Amino acid sequence: MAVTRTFSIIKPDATRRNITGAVTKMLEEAGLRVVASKRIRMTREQAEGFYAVHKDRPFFGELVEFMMSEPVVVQVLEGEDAVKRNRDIMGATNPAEAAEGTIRKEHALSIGENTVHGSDSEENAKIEIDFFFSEDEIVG
Ligand code: DAT
Ligand code: MG
Repeated sequence: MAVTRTFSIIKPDATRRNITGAVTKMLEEAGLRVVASKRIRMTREQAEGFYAVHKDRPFFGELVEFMMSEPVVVQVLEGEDAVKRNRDIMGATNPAEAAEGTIRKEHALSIGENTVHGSDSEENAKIEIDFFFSEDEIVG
């Protein structure tokens, strides 16, 4: 399996509780390397654009407001089979269904305030990395 990249967000519930280090430690211990990272406050345009795939879902408004509510940390992660590796360590969207040892099991507050985002495919990883980073910000 090749070394690939994925895109991660440490969400507002985590920056609010000052646990970005604890979350990043779990990513690193899962074999992922942070090759780009920045703390930003998402604009409405960014939040709506990033989650456009969910725009017709009933929770869209709540999701956008949440992502703008506190700073987030956007990251590019690199590792063997990075997309799947990251999804595995994240755990299920709903923390009540997340496996033991996953970030969402350990830290998520609810299905909405669920601590991390991770790309769900190689194709989306590329799109999402390009949404927040230029190539010169990624240092592998
Ligand atoms: P994931 O973040 O695991 O890829 P997703 O892509 O289905 O999950 O949804 C994106 C985010 O939207 C999710 O992390 C939290 C929010 N969300 C999803 N389903 C929700 C629901 N039923 N109620 C509230 N928020 C929800
Ligand atoms: Mg998703």
